[in-house]
Formats: sequence, C-alpha cells, structure tokens
Amino acid sequence: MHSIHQDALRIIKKLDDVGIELVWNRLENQEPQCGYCSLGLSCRNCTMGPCRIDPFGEGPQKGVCGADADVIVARNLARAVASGAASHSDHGRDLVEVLSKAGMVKAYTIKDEDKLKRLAEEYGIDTTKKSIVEIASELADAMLEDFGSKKERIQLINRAPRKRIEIWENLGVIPRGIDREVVEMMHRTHMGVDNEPANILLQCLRTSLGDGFGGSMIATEVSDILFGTPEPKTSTINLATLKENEVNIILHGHNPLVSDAVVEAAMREDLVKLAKKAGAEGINLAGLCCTGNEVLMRKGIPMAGNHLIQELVIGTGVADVVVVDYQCIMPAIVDVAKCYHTAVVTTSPKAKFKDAMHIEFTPENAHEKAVEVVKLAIERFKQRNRDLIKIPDVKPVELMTGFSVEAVVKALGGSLKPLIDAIKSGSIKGVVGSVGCNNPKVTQDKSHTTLARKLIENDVLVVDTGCAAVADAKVGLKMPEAAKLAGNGLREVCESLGIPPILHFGSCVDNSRILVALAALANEIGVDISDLPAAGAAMEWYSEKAIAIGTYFVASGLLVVLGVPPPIFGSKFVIDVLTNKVESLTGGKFVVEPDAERAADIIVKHIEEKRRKLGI
Ligand code: SF4
Ligand code: MSK
Repeated sequence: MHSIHQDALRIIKKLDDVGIELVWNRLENQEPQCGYCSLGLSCRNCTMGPCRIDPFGEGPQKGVCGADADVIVARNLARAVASGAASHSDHGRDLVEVLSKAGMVKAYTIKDEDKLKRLAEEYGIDTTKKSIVEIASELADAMLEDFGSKKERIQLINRAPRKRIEIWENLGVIPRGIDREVVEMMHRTHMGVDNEPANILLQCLRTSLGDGFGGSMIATEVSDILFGTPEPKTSTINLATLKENEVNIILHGHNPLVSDAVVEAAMREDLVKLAKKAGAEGINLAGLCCTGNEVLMRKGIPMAGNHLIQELVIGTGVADVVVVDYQCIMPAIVDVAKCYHTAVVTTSPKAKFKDAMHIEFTPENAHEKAVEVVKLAIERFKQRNRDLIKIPDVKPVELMTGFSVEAVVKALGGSLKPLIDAIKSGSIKGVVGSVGCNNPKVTQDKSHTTLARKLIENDVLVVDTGCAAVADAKVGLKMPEAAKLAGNGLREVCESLGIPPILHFGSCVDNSRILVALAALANEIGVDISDLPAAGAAMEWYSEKAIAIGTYFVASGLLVVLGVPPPIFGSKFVIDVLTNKVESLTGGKFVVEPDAERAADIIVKHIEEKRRKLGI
C-alpha cells in the first residue's frame, strides 16, 4: 500500500486511472535499483572511474586509484552529510542576509525584538542605545562570520553542556565555520586526499555539528526573529484543506521568506475582492513539506500534506498555483501540473525548474512579487477544468502546533523544572525527536505514526519536525485529546497542561530546537545530553539533510534509529563505527531498524537504561 491515508489513496487512484505517472510508478520503473550504489560501493569521484567494489569478494576490491570499500563507503556518506549540512546552512544564510536588511525593505520587519536582542547579546553585541535595525544588521554580520572566517568555533556551539563541548574538543570536531567544514569535507573526499575512513567519519561529525549548532540553528533563530517565535495554536491538515470554491495557493519548499510574503499578500482585502470578482469565495492557502511547517507553526496556515503529497495536491484539480522555494520539490510536479491548469512558480535563482514559471523574489521585491503570485493564482482559478476536480471526501484533521522551546517553557509556567520533575518521577519516561521525510519505499506515514503511538503508550513524550510531524498530525495525534492514547503518566501531564502528547517543533531546520531543548534540559539537571533518557528517530527518511540531522544527533550523544537503511552496508568498518564504536566516542550511535514496533522497543529500552544510570 502506498499510503495509510484515505485522502492520498483516493487521489492516487484518480491519477492512476488516467495514467498520470507518480513517484511510486517511477520507483517501480527504477527497480531493481543498483546494488552497488545501495551498499555505498560505487564511486564516481574522478574520471579514472567510475568504479565499484564487488560485495561478494569475487570481483574487484579496489577502485582504479586503489580506494577500497571502506574508503569509498565513508567518502560517499561524507559527501551526503556535506550536502545535507550545506542545504540547511545555505537556507540559514539566506535568512541572515534578509535580517541584515530587515526594517529597511518593505516585506520584512523584526517580529520578535526580544529574541533579536537575546541573540545579539549571545553574540557579544552591545544592544544599548542602538535601534532595532542597527542591532539586526550587526547580528547579521556576526552570524555571517559563523559561515566562514578565521574563527576557532561557531558561536552557538556554546549552547551545548560543558561536558559535551569537552568531548567534542577531545575529538577535534568543534566546527570552526559552517562553510569551512562543508568545503573541507568536499576537499577530503576528492581523489587522493583523506583515505583513512575513521578520519573521514570524524569530519562527518564536525560538518554535521556545523549544521545542527550552526546553519540550522541560525535558520531557526532568524526565522523566529523575522516572522515571530511560534506559539501554540490550532489548524487543520490533509488534502481536504483545499477548497473547491476558493483560489488555492500551495506553499511548498523550506524557507519562510517566500511563503510568509505570499501569506501576507493573500490576506490583502483588494486581492480577496479580486478573487471574488473572478467567481471564487476567497483565497485559500495550504502548505506542503517544511515551508508548510513554517507558516503552520507561526500563522496556523492549514497543511495539505508532506513529501509524498506534492504530486497529489495538483491531482485534486484545484491547486491554482504551487509556489516553491527550494529543497524536497520533485521536478515531477511540473509534469503533473501540465495535465491541469496549475502554475508551478519557482522563486529562487538557485532553484529553477524546467518548464516552470519563474518569479524571482528578492528582499527588496518580495512584497510585489507575492502580489504577482496571488494574481496569477486568481487568473489560473478561472482556467480550472471542472471535470478534473476531485477533492477527497474526507474531513480535514485538527491539530495543535506552535511548540517552540520558548512556548514549551511558557506552557510549563516559566521554566523546565516541571518537565524535569515529571521525568524524574517517571510520569514522563523520556523524550524522543521523531524527524525526517517520506520515502516511497515505505508505506507513507505508517512507520512514523506506529513509532509515535507506541512511544506515547510507553509514556515517552514525542517532539516532531518535518514530514514526521505532518504524518503524526494527519492521524490526529497532535490534538490534546490524543493524550488518552498515552500511558497514564504522560496522559496526566498532557491533560493538566492541555497539550498533545506529541509536540510539533517545526520544520527540518527546527531540529535545532530539539538540540536547544535537550541542551537546556541537560544543563538544568547538570548532566550531558548523552545522559538524558532521550533519542531520535527518522523512520521514513530519504534526503541528505536527514543524514546530516541524524549525524549531529549522534554527535550530540543520542541514539538515532533509522527506518530506511543508509548506503553504508558495503563496509563492515563503517557499519561498525556508526552502529557501535562511535558510542564510546560521543555516547550516541545509529541503529537501523525498518520495523517501527521494534524501533520503539529499542528506544524504550534505551530510555530505561539511561534512567537506570541516572538513578531515576
Ligand atoms: Fe575510482 Fe578512485 Fe576515481 Fe573513485 S576516486 S572513481 S574509486 S579511481
Ligand atoms: S520536507 S527533508 S522530505 S522532512 Fe523538510 Fe520532509 Fe524530509 Fe524534505
């Protein structure tokens, strides 16, 4: 089965009936996928190759240059970590560049001045007698130095507990600069540079930390400063959030810079009037993937779905415009859109799509371009083919969102102490970050939701981000009423606070909120992150960004369960390091377990073990 959800299954059938090719068909067309690549045993890092290593030991055991299986597998993994870290971090840099202009351009102002000042002070900036615009500009300059300069360490790494920082210092994996670690990773994996697999894997830790405590953390913090720190609110989710009688604009990608401007424009009275003149009852917005998570967390904009919904949303026949920024946007949506009246609009000079319409957003023009997108959607609304319309006949599911770390602390009455007390008393056994994507190799959302249900049953508080968060929301796990599915301890805590047992922490870059929360918990208790009864899981991951996230969780001392096997099984050495030896270095490790029930058992056992060691 492709998905556990009726909304998805109904549109898949509709599109299948008319022969529109979807991600699952294309996966089938690719099968059998290359065994060498799946094991990480192929290399095309230079033109003496491409090379591959025979996993059965009968064929070649060395590439043309002499690299063996361990080197090739480690190098391939390293390049994936570098790409994932680069993606989050470049997203962060875009936000910092806008921060430097905030208040000076029409579309972007400072929404959270307190957070701006707190961050500025954390960066050592004197905020007295300075205007908000001046502070924003100075903070942006200081943050840009984290990307690449002569610094010895990035600023926000200092949020980690002292013991954790010492572990990293001893391993030599403190990131010096966000860009620097990515560039060095690419350098090391060039032919003839770093040919010691253990050394390559250490640089994986450093590069990923430059993402988690660098690029991603900056992206989250600056998004909060520019667009507001999320607070709890309710909204709705699934394909039934699309409205037949309204102009539908789908917001897809990751960076809130574009989606936030479009949300503002869609609320303008003159544009709503224009939509009504075109025969619509209004303008409806729905999010996809992480840009959807961003506007859901801050503005309560409904969510159409997660990664594997992106083609299906067009298949409803009512998506008038799909406006995208970057990351996780399948080129295939342009092909599906050709069968409908839908315009796919790209907005970034670094993410153009063949045959899509390009409306380039800059900090200076975002306001006008957002209006242009809304007007385009109104025009496209008029061109809908009524015969092709089918919104799944299901009810939108309600959800609660907006749990920034600040919001959690506020809900707890101003400090983390009540949470620590609940953990100590055993009402809450531990905390798990459930993160990552959808992957067509896995029934959509089955593993995410199975894991989440089993964890809360065992009194484990789940915080989720990205597509995992969307999965949990679609089955109703993000409403306070879901507390009745939790064990008695967690249930009581949730009911007393009026919160769900699964807290939405945001988008992919917002995994940094999980790091901040765990670091704060560890600091408050006076232990290291690796001592906490905590873990991470990415049951349906697909992207290189997820590899970077998993790696910075492991580097931070967490057990991380992966539901989709990473391409490392061609090297016994790399498997042994990542699933075993790394634990003696960082306290964290990877476990690969595709079965979500078993994954939950592993995590619960791990949490019990950590509790035992803490004596609680
Ligand atoms: Fe082959 Fe070595 Fe070149 Fe990779 S770097 S393609 S293993 S020769
Ligand atoms: S959108 S990286 S599919 S979580 Fe962040 Fe979802 Fe994964 Fe993209």
